[in-house]
Amino acid sequence: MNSDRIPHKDSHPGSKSSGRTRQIQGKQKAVVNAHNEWDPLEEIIVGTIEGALVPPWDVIMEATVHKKELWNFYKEYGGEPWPRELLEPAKKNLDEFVHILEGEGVVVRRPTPYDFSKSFSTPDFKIKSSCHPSMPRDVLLVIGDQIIEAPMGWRSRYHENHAYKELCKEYFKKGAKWVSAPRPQLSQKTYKEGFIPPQEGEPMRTVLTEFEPLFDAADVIKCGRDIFVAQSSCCNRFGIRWLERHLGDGYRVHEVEVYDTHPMHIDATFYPLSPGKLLINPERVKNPPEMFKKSGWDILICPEPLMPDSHPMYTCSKWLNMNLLMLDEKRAIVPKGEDTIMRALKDWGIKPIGCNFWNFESIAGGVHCASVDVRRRGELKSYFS
Ligand code: ABU
Repeated sequence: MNSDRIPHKDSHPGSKSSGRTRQIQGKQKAVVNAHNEWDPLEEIIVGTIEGALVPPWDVIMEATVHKKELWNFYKEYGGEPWPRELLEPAKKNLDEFVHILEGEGVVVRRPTPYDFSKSFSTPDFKIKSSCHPSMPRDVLLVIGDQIIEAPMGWRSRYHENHAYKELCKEYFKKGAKWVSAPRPQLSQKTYKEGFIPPQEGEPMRTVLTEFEPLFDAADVIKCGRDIFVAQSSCCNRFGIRWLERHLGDGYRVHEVEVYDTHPMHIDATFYPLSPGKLLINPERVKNPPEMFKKSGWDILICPEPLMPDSHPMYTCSKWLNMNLLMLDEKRAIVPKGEDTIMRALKDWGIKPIGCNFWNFESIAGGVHCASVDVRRRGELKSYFS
């Protein structure tokens, strides 16, 4: 959106680095520094499954949970702990993920334990409980040296940021910028009354009104000075505008056109993997932004997921096969069992590192969802001519 009015980075006074950043770089490395998905990864926050609860039913879930047959499950069990037979294998997956990251020399940080079981209310809504601090990618948007707490649309996730406050305070004390986007009201005016999710083939629509700015951090993906965002049932135009104005002239914020009947987040849909390589979900992205082709990027079509239909998936779709995590330009952590994307990655010059993750995916998300990169070794650049 508005890409034409934002100066090209090379003509922009901030195109190298601001005085403040230079000063930090001169003395010590910035503790928070992430400009894209592929610079060498140094520090990351990985969520936890400890104490994870089934999300309590709420209006937004009709618009984001693909499988209608699960709605009654959420209505009945929302707010209760996930059954142990789902939690334990999910925890094993997460432990393996952390083990791989640490083995690669990445510093892994974890959220602070927080009691998500309490019901709470605001003047605008009441909810039975929160859910979990399993997916920091949705909560914290790291862009450059700043951490933005996202204005999330799920009422049950209203306090999820509390699990990351200690980390944010620490990063702030060490020099990071830390800001919370406007706290949403999540009142009845936030959601379209009587919303019915579209059927496959019908024009895309989302449950959100434009009453207030909303986005989850995972509705946004970084590619240096160019930031890509897709509207979803957690992200409205007002949220995209807020982000654009907040980031200011040093960035170009682009809205990506996607199609999804239950849209939630961009990271199983549209993923710039490394300079010149854009991975897209063929069901959801029909018209990748022209700027990629113009600048000679390869558009890589994600192969169909291999996860069997019998595998339980409570919130996300099987397209988590593309929800991978880049360790650097040439290596990606990928869910084991997804051999077709692994082969494709090899053909594209990226070494896949398999991690058992399908059990975590059952009740939460993929390796990208389960983490948020805090520091990658690299600088702010433009990747488009
Ligand atoms: N970040 C979660 C992606 C959800 C999905 O596309 O299934």
